[in-house]
Amino acid sequence: PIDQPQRVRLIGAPCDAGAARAGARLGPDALRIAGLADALAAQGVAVQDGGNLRGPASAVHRQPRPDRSGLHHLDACVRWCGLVHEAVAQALAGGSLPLLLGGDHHLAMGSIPAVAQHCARQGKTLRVVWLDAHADCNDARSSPSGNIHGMPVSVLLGHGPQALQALARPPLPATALRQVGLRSVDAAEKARIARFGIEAYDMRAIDELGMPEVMRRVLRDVHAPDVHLHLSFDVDFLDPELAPGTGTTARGGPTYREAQLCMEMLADTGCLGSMDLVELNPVLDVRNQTAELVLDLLQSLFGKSTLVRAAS
Ligand code: EXY
Ligand code: MN
Ligand code: MN
Ligand code: MN
Repeated sequence: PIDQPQRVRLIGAPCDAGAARAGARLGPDALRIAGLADALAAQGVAVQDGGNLRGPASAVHRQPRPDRSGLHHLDACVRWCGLVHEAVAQALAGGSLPLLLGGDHHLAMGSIPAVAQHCARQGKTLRVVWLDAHADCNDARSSPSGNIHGMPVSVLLGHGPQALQALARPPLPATALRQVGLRSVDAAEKARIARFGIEAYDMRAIDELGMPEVMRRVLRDVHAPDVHLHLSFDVDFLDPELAPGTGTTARGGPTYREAQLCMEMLADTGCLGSMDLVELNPVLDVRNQTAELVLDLLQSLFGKSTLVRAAS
């Protein structure tokens, strides 16, 4: 239910310094090649492509990490987050909806704090919906990998590695965040989700309650005009049989229709104000099918529906 054409600004962040393997740096162009701008324009969205940010070059990944305290590619991640923060802040200030094209999920430590600052200035309530197979809730000590894309949720809530804390000002209250789709969670993350009081829906919750009820709960206080909804969409949220083009797949994800319904219900709020689209890795994809699926889902997110629907 949008009366004015929505303005979306695409922000490409070709960076996979936070990921376990290289390739997500190619995500923005894979989405463009699949027809992202046209897919959104078909939904009446005015799309402006700001091109790709230019940040530090990504090294070829080396595993395992150097030592227990090491964070892989820390300096590169911090610099990329700074660039993303600035670009997202600019888009919001210009009245556009920033659509961050990752890149790996650590970039949410650039986008979300920029959104939070914008909301604070506008007197809006921020709600972040985090769609992901993973909790992304490690810190430097608990991380089994040292990969920073496994840490942004801790950092955003004010608990992650010291070296990243400066990115997340102001920290989000845990009540602002809802996670959906979890099925690969480390033991320390599981404890931390409970301790922080993060509202998280794992695949068992989706099985038992159904996606409609999960999303009704997630969106219970997401109403226009005073709420800004930020969607942080990790492509590995999707079942890997549908979406093989991502670096850390986990089987047992949502079906095609569950994912579509999730997008449709997010769209119905009319509150979407910013988004991360991350962890698409075209190197691992088959004929760009994951990018194409993502565009299909984005169309629903931007209001595509099969039939005319009565206002609810
Ligand atoms: N929990 C694992 C780790 O911290 O290394 C795997 C994290 C994968 C994170 C992906 C992007 O969501
Ligand atoms: Mn690496
Ligand atoms: Mn993630
Ligand atoms: Mn993930």
